[in-house]
Amino acid sequence: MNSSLSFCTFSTTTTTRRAAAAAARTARERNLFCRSGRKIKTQNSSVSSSATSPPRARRENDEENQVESDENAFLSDANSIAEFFSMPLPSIDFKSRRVSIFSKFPRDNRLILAVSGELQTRNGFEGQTARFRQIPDFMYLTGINEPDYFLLSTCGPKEEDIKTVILCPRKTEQMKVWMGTGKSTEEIRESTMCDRCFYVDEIDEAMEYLKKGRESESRKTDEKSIIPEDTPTDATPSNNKNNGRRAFKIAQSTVVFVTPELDDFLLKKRLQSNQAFVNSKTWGPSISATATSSNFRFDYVALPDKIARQRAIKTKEEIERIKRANDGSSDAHVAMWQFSKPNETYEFQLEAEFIAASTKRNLRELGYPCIVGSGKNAAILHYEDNSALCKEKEIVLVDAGAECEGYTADITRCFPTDGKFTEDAKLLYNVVLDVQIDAIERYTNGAIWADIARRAKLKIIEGLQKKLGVVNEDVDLNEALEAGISEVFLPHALGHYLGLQVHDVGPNAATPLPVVLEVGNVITCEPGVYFVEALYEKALANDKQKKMLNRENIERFAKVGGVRIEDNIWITKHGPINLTRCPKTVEDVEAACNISSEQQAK
Ligand SMILES: [Mn+2]
Repeated sequence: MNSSLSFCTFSTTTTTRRAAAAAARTARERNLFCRSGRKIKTQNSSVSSSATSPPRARRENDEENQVESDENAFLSDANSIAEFFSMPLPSIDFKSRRVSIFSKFPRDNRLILAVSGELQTRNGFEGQTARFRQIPDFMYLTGINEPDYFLLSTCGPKEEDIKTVILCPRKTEQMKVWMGTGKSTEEIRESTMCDRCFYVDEIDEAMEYLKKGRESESRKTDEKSIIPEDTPTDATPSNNKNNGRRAFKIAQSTVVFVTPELDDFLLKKRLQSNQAFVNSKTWGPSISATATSSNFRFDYVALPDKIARQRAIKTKEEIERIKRANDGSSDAHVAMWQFSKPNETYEFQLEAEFIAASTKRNLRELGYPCIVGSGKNAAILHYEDNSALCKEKEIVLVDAGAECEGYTADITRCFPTDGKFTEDAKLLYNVVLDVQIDAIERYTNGAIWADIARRAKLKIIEGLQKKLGVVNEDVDLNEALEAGISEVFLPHALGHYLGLQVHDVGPNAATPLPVVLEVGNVITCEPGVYFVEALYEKALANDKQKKMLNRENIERFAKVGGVRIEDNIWITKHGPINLTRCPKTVEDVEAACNISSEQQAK
């Protein structure tokens, strides 16, 4: 048996021949990605971007090849699904990650401050907290997935300029009883690869430690103070005899680069204490007192901006996590299809099945709430109610993805409740699938996002015209595009960056949408066609648009609801690599649905 099958939902020993064939296709498609790294399997053909690929020998050390061979190692070593999903992932070098960001800031009079998330109450009452999710930037810098931590660091172009401390909450005896003892400061120091870890009430010691200098803890260099003294004076740069660099004894205007969460944090502390920040031995008021002194100037932009730029380019270790999240989530989609019974299963029960299946694969958190929309609910873009009964002859649109160490998958599939697409559902599905396959091929280094999106819109209109008859025959595609026809049926973007957030940050502040695709990006590809009554009725009332549209066919396909197909694409030097391996063609989806529950692999 091909070892690559062993981690699929399917297992050749327990499935029908048909399902095994589908599994083999999935595995083949995956192996095609794995081995070549530059070919992508399309519905009818295999598209190569080899024109720009260097010879294989020169590619041996390429990052994506390393990822692929690591993955193949997983596949050949794993005996079971459980084993595959518990195999260790390559560890993340948090120190280098931080150094490459913090070294972009000047050395003198600069501090980095990042704040972790706080627990939120579920309903405004004490005692019940919502499930915690770390602030992504803090997760990125430290790997810590707990609330009430802080990172403080010096910065500068050289590695030795950078000293980083973590401040962790000290647990009271009572907290230890209720919540356990938690990690020691030494364990935290090791896992985060920081220089020292202090308790938050040791803020003064932590500041003192940073003051003492970056190069050596033992070196006594009073002149290297980077923290303002109690009584500010003018900045007096002086020559540091020890290393010949400029150092500030007193910082009149120390710049603190902070993640935006600090603002919230300061505000909350201010409200809680109901006064300006008092200097006490607890972290919050102490840093607040320091922070509001006139010596500090806060920069809320530069740090998150630099982190975002780096987060947009995924390393091999990050790709492994997104891939693991995709593998488990892909399996969980299929498990959910197999669980579904028409006229018996509710949408929220499919959601539960997705969560159970991904949890069995060691993915304990979802990247976002599941969208499970059957029939017409598929046309509600962010439908999270998930309360309807899934009826026969309907398709169910499921947008669901689980996380691996904070990195999420974002996968959408549509499946027929009774294992077989109706003819109309199939027609609609294939329009979207063709657009998606065409678009994925264009996810290449240097590609202009707006061009890919425009082409996808044109192809949507073409499909609506030629396959569905929703756009009238004589309508010019470009004119329809100009008239906004594609937005009537596809009212969202073609994709977005993906990573520690489902709509991840990219190099363009304030939007998760790419402008130019770069090697290392992971971007979703998620075209859809939806029949949203509010939108098509508005179009049918619009003089310009109604001439282009066929009401009868709109109403016919509105019964299907909507289709979205979403995969997660990694941009590499050698072309796009699809990290999502959930069955996708009509044939493969139907085959996967039709494995009976007794035949399912555990
Ligand atoms: Mn998405």
